[in-house]
Amino acid sequence: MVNVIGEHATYHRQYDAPLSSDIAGVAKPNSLWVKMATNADEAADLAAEAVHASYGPPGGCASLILPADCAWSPATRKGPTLAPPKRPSVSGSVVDETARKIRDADKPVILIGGGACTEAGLRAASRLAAHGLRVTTDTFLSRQPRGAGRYNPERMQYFAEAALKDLGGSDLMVLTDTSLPVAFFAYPDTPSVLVPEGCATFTLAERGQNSVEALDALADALGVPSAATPNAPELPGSPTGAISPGTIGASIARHMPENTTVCDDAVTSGMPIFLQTKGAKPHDWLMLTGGAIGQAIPLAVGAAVACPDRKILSLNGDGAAMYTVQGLWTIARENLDVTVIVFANHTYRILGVELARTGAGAPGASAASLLDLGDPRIDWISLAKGLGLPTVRCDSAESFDKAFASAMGQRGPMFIEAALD
Ligand SMILES: Cc1ncc(C[n+]2csc(CCOP(=O)(O)OP(=O)(O)O)c2C)c(N)n1
Ligand SMILES: [Mg+2]
Repeated sequence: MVNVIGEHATYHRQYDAPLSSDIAGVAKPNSLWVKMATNADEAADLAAEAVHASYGPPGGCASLILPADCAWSPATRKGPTLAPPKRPSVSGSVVDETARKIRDADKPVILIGGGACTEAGLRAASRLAAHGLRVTTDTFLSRQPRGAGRYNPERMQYFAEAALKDLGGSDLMVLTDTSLPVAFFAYPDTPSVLVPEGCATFTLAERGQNSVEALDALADALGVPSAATPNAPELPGSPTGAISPGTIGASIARHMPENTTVCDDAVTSGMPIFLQTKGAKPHDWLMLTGGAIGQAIPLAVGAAVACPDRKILSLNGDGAAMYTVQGLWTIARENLDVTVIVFANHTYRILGVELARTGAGAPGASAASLLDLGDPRIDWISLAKGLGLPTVRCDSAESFDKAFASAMGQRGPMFIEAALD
């Protein structure tokens, strides 16, 4: 991703006119690369450099600051065309050492992230799984190809003690295109690092190295001939009764078309849907890697613009959706093929869970009210309608299944309120 950020003309900046600001200062924490052009020719060169820099790793954006006179003045030449950077290979000796450590370990686990979770990476990792090795992904991935015909790795648990219990007894963790796993938050008397006691760590591939090649080389070194059996197609039956993330997951698995891109910021509603869709038609799952909620509406806009031939599904906690609700208008205005689901539980549910986990005891009235989104109760249908989307409110498993099937059968924006309470 490349941001081109407009700026006052170079000679106007000295006067501190309105809208003057430290753009580089604001852009830097969120950018891999930030530069400002000082004339039109330089803008051409920097544009090429920005695209090159945007490849990372890790994935991220490059921000090119473009003063108005650099845009309106003629350039005397075009910028260069730069080939995308190549990921450096992992050395054969590191692969061999990893293989040796795995052979010597009783209970090794391979933790994969980033580029190791592309389709090719997962295929290579599945060879290791076929060899009986445990393969786990990071809790949050920028993108994961999933569904029938794909290999389904385990996923690192979110809560620290659950992750440590799950990994308990492992004596070797091989990091592949990821870093040391750590808990999202610290809690009293809970470790920050999610490596169980007595478990050694070893890095097969640093972030940004060619981890796909490294995983294949490791499988070769271990003498693994073939890949693990991929997921069989497996669609849940028609859900009935009270609406819940579980019934919604069943409907999504049943009806989402092949190549759907799922943008997941569903917070506490997300996991049941993730689990239900394991055997659904092949699809891509985009998660919240940075932790800042409000991602799934703008992410869906980007995905829909990038891939107009795909159905885009935007899954939002109701609190999360309020951070970027204006993006609904963009979806309507651009007539994007996005179905937005808001999980209206009228609370910041996860924060209640996190508060309880600190051991602070039951929240008092003031603390509880900070987690409540019910007063006033947000009228999602009016809100989405007002921003130009067709809407439907579903308060049962059956009504959701019907509305969702209908949304998947047509093109264009759709808003569904999942009325969870
Ligand atoms: C930008 C940003 N602001 C605040 C937070 C803190 N935060 C984490 S989860 C959460 C509430 C999520 O509530 P909701 O989207 O309703 O999902 P639920 O927990 O109800 O499933 C908040 C405010 C954050 N992670 N990112
Ligand atoms: Mg909520």
